Amino acid sequence: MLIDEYDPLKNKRLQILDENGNVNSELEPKIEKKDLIEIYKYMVLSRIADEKAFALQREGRIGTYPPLKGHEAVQIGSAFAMNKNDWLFPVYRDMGAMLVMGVPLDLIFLYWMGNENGCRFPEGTNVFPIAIPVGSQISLGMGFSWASKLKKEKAVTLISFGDGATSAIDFHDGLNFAGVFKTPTVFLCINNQWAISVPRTKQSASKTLAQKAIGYGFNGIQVDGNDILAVYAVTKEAVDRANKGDGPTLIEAVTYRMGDHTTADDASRYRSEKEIDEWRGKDPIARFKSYLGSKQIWNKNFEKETRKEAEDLVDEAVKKAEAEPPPDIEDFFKYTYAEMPWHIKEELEELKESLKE
Ligand SMILES: Cc1ncc(C[n+]2csc(CCOP(=O)(O)OP(=O)(O)O)c2C)c(N)n1
Ligand SMILES: [Mg+2]
Repeated sequence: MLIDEYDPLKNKRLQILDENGNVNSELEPKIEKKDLIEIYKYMVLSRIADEKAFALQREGRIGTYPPLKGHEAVQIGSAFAMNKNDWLFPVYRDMGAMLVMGVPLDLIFLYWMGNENGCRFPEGTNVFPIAIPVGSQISLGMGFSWASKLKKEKAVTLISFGDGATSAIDFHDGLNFAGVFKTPTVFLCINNQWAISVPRTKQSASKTLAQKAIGYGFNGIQVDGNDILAVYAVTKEAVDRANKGDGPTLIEAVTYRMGDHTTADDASRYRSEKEIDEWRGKDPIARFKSYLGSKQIWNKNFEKETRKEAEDLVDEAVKKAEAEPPPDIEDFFKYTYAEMPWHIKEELEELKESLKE
């Protein structure tokens, strides 16, 4: 078992596929060829959709957007390891994981265009709306997971969050409850080295973030977050353990945010080009591509077709999102209370009046 073997206190980090595309055949997970192809397609789709969102923001067609470049392995690998009944509580940068879980791309674009209707996922999509307040998804997701245990549903909840969220109170109460009630939860900490301009070293004095699980009475494991085989293998094991009643796991996926924090940020003000260059050499897609090459799956033609397919999907999704009518202004006021109280009604009327002017 990987999770028992890789002790975060000993600073051991799980890697199966290294930077040069070499695979540790003893640990290599068995993934069918058709799934390997699908995984690659989602990685490429995520990157192209991400680049598109960035370009749309620069053209004023989308609001502030948090780029995911560099996170493709951790997002796609973890989501791919989940079962049909499982649930994802995503963080704002998780477009790739959400796509794998069945969220339509046009809704993700719609959300970043500022239309809350982008959170209305089709019935049967087991994904909670993304969390913007840092860490808030952790206690919510843990509660959801606890409820599913009480209801005896065979469902695991995967909660995704950043290194910065480990300083939020929600992280601590979420993990504490999960440990006490042995909830079927996978806590996925995407350690991308930065929380806006705060480096990982200033976030916590712990050697690893994975070791924080030990204080709450369960296992933590650190994995190479740019290695999709490691992320997949360890998430699958954590999901299986949770399903068997063995409780939660904290996975720390070590990766890097290649772009700015959001389109409103300029990362060159607080980190060096040298650091980014080092991580460029660890690119999660390039690594998986060479793995597929060694299996005679990847070739230039496959790449061309995959990219074309992704570009078409992205163009279609943008068209669909841009064709959506703007939301009703009442929607801003409607959802906090079952019945709108007088002071909210007053605010709504005031806004309506001001829009007439
Ligand atoms: C409660 C709260 N405090 C502050 C912010 C502002 N904020 C947005 S993202 C962020 C940093 C989060 O970093 P991390 O958890 O590492 O995730 P990353 O953005 O690196 O993926 C902060 C402080 C917020 N959204 N919510
Ligand atoms: Mg971070």
